Amino acid sequence: YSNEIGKRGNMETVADAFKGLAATVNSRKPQVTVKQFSDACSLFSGLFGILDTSFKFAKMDYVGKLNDLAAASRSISTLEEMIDKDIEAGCVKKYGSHTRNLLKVKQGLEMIKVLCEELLATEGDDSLKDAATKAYNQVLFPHHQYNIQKACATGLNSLPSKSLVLLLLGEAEETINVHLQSYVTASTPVIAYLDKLFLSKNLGIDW
Ligand code: 1PW
Repeated sequence: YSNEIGKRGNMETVADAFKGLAATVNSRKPQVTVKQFSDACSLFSGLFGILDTSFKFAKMDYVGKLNDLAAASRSISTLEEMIDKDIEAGCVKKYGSHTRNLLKVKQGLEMIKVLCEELLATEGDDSLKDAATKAYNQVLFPHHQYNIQKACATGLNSLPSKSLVLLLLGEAEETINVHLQSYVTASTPVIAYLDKLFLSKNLGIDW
């Protein structure tokens, strides 16, 4: 892995895409396309690279859900339309529906947000494992079945050091905090928009 000077790190790329999404959701009548959302989420490719060594099942699950949203984006314009179609078809809460996959990806985005906040609040090389465990327990653990919780605990324990992760993401120690903060700032209105969207359809967000 090279960390060339001047190359953009993965977290910076993600943060910029979420700034674009934030601008969309902050507009007066937000029309968030499935494509803009799934493209932005797919930029977590560096993160998926790291999950590949620590817990491949997590990577495969997210990649599967994002591929489903990317496929939906070819025939459906906005996220709201996508949910409406699932409601009409009577499959909105069914396993594997676009809407359910969207909710699970949103929960992943929330976990990453808390992870970034924890990393900003701590220092040191053990901080990644601690921060990821805290973020997982707070955000995803309550939504997961027992066997997944156990597998995640194992995966979290085998996460590499923060400095190796920065190298894998192509991020520099000196600037990572700027990019973590950008993602926190940009993802906040995006997550709030998605929560509001689910609640406006009376779907709830705790499933
Ligand atoms: C784009 C965001 C990437 C976030 C990476 C954070 C990694 C945290 C580890 C999550 C582990 C997921 C393992 C899969 C569990 C599935 O059972 C679960 N999926 C999710 C994304 O929570 C529920 O999906 P399912 O099986 O009910 O469709």
